[in-house]
Amino acid sequence: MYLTEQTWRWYGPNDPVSLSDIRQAGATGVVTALHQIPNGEVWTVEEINKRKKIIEDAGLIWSVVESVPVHEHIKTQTDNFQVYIDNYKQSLRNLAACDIRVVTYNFMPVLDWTRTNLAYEMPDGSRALRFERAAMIAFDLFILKRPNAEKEYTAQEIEKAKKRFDSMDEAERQLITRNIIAGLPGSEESFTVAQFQEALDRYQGIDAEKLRANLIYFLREICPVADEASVQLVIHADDPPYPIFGLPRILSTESDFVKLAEAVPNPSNGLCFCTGSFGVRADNDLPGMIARLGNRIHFVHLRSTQRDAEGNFYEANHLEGDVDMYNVMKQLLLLQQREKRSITIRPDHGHQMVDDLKKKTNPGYSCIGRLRGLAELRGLEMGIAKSLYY
Ligand code: CS2
Ligand code: MN
Repeated sequence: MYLTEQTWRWYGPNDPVSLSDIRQAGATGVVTALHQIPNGEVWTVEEINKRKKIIEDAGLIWSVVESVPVHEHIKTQTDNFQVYIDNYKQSLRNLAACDIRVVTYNFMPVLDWTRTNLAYEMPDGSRALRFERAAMIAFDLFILKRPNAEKEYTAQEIEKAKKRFDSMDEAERQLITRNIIAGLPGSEESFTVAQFQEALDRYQGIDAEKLRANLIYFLREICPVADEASVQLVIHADDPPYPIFGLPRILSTESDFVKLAEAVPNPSNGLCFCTGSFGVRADNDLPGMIARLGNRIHFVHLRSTQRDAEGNFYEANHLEGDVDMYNVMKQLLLLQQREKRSITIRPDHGHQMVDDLKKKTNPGYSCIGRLRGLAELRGLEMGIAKSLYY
């Protein structure tokens, strides 16, 4: 029987969660990146091996890279972007030389994943990450003051955001600003308000179709290298899965990924199936997507979100919220048997809870909440597997 390979994201030697903690959580693999290397530069064999040795010395393996970041110039096709593409190819070859064969990336303009509240209190006292639409619009209209932003919102939304803004004191305004633009773990970029506006300006004239064309161009360049080196590239979904701050989004739905796979059929062109990101849209049928996109899925992030009618969502416990985790897991098990391979998963984010509430933790990436998440997911998988195959 083929079961998932269970892994855990680790931010490297500075992560407050240690490799020993990760082993105790029951994971066998680690998902990490060389965050110290600036975006766009080559990851050398020497640096990769250094990190790999630390992981292996702790009795774990480096299963997946998350992420080799794609330089903004590649997304906008400006300046010396071709140099960054060449560097990306070299990083892929170097990773393959070290026998690391799954590489995650995303193609979200300017910001990686975005939340407005990093400590949303749940009824049980744990803390979750939350995206509040009115807070996001308040930032956009009254702090950033992005030109023409009001055209993207309804009159009611603007009114609600204005009330929300007026109710905030200076400290809350600063906190929301920081949460949105100062960079969440793994996002690799951090901005001041002025720098953020400049970064947005670089997307003038780049709509979704142009951005998609740039992604396809990038994949047509790097996939042949990845195929040759037996590296599996996996793109992470947009989070949240719709346009924000006037920026285009091109990996929010099943058909977005299908377009990509049709344009670049190379086997290395794969998907990191993030249930938390795709799951924010009610029109994404997650179990069906796993069944249909099957052979393209090489890495899975398991997490749930709870949305409401206004477009807010918070990160729910792994087995609660809008994601139908039972059927997601069942489809994953069926896919693994069909294709006779194990698929790598990780618990993606978790609540800050228990002793971690007293600690300084990476938002979404504290130990105990993910430990709970992984434990629940492992149990769910074993339960379904045994009922299906024994
Ligand atoms: C986020 C991101 O949902 C997530 O996994 O924590 O850091 C994500 O991993 C990157 O955007 C992938 O490139
Ligand atoms: Mn994810």
